[in-house]
Amino acid sequence: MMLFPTSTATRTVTSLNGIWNFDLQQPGRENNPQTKLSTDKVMAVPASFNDQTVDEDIREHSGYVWYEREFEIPAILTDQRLTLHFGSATHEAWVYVNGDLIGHHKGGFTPFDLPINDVVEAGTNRVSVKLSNLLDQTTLPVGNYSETKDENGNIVHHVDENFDFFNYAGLHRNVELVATPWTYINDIIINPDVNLDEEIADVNIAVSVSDDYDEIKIKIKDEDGQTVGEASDADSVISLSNVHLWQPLGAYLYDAEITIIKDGNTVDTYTEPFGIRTVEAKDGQFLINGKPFYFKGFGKHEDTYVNGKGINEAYNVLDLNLLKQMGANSFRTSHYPYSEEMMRLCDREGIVVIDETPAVGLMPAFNFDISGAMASADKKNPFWHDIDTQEAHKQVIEEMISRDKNHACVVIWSIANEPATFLDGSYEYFAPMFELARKLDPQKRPCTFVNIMLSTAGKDRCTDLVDILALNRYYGWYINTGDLKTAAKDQEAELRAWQELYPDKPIMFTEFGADTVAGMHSAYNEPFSEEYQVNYYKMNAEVFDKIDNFVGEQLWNFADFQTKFGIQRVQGNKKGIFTRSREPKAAAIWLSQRWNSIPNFNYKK
Ligand code: GCB
Repeated sequence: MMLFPTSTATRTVTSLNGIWNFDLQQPGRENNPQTKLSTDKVMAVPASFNDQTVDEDIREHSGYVWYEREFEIPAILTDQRLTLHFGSATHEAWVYVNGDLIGHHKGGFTPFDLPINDVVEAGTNRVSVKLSNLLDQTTLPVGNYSETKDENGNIVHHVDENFDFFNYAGLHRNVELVATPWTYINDIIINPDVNLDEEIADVNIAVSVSDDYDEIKIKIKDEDGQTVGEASDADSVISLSNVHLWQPLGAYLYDAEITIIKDGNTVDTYTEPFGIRTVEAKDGQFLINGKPFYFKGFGKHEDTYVNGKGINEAYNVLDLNLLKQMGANSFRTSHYPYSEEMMRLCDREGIVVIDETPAVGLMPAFNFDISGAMASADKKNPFWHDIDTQEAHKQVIEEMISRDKNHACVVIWSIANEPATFLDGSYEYFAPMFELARKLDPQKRPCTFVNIMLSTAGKDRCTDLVDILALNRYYGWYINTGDLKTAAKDQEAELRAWQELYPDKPIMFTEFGADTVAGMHSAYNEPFSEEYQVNYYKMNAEVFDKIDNFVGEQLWNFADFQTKFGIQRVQGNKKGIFTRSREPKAAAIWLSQRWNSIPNFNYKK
């Protein structure tokens, strides 16, 4: 319950991004935020801390770190309500201002706001953040946590990622000082109810305000700034005619302008952009605005050189330009909610998004060898009875939906990536999670989880919970390696089995891919060569085109990305169709030809 921070006629947002002081917390030494952090190290914010130095101890650090800076508060703002906004702090943060603890947040991919009026003065103030990057069996993502002792008997923390990306950490997104009036708009919920035939919509708008007020004005403006609807109740339905729909790659955004009036004066005003569109999964199709949509696109990561998982808006813009040039229309926020800035950009650009929680690693000991894992998948395993992530899982569902509920770009909630849904206990774990997501989403978007290759048709215990089947499959890579003929046969058989078992559920691939070293070539179709990656995608495309209910292909991955160390990874995961610096591999050229010839709508039927 928190609006995206923007300055308005009544609000002032001041960036605290820039160079902060930084230090690792050494084993056995707790820093005292009452005194200034004594360090000569600095870090840029927002960004991961890992790749900003040439110090291996910093890059590989597991445990606690400290960030600190001074900031100025103009005297004219001190009569207002002041908060510090963190776009994210990965993974757990304790925030101190002038030495006083003002709040704590756990979960590395969602924002939080902390009130600070009681502890600040006009002029210079100091903010200190103690950050933990520890992960274990209670957190999302899930980590394998262990401890050893150093030569002085102090505890040393270790985290082994139970997932395939590097555990980047830091103040990853914008940090801002937000000044609002004391009577302020808390939240805005927008839920358009569209009649597609008549091109009219009833836009339900619910505004919550922190305090009493005399009057509220809601205006809906179109892209030309013309007022097309008005209301004067915090809970209103505003009817619009000649509705401009938000379409994939044809975005149209209205503005909901909210003004709160008290004693004849405007006390707060805020504008929330929104799009009008419908989404529905039914009869083996995925409908956007009533028409069968075909997903073309990627699983991505927030992952760039130096910034790590820190927000990188130039890369966001470039990535969406590359995506559009490819003829793609969509991506998944694998494997955590991306920055709010990216969601707003996708709203504007008409990019269709599957929004995913950080629930990744919900399976017994992750390693890179899926074929090995397949061999042991049937063994009795108490995993779901032992795991302790329920609380964190509910929290991330709440925080993700609360933040992203109004975004037109979001068409599906992904509750988890590759959980062990082939094991006993998974249905009992997931049923309440799906129930919660469906209850919280005002727009009642379709929900899914992303299914792992071990959990084939008939074996999976949670498919009844999903509106659309989202499968990650690696025929021709982790199994049938180098044998695309057998891969095609096995893949087709599996897809037909799913279609037969669940004829009403549309099916899509949310991952398929092959590691490829840019510049490596082979006349013999060798795995890791650019030729193999092209042929792998050709094989997949032929199978997809045979399956009626197959409604989308999101490959793995948009770009090469950094991972933890492992003997199957050489400087990270190389399944990108672009390199980490976004140069195309041969597959990008082939796929762009395929995707540019596939329409967004009515491809299958
Ligand atoms: C998966 C995971 C993804 C990995 C990918 C791979 O199934 O969802 O996080 O990076 O496979 O390349 O192995």
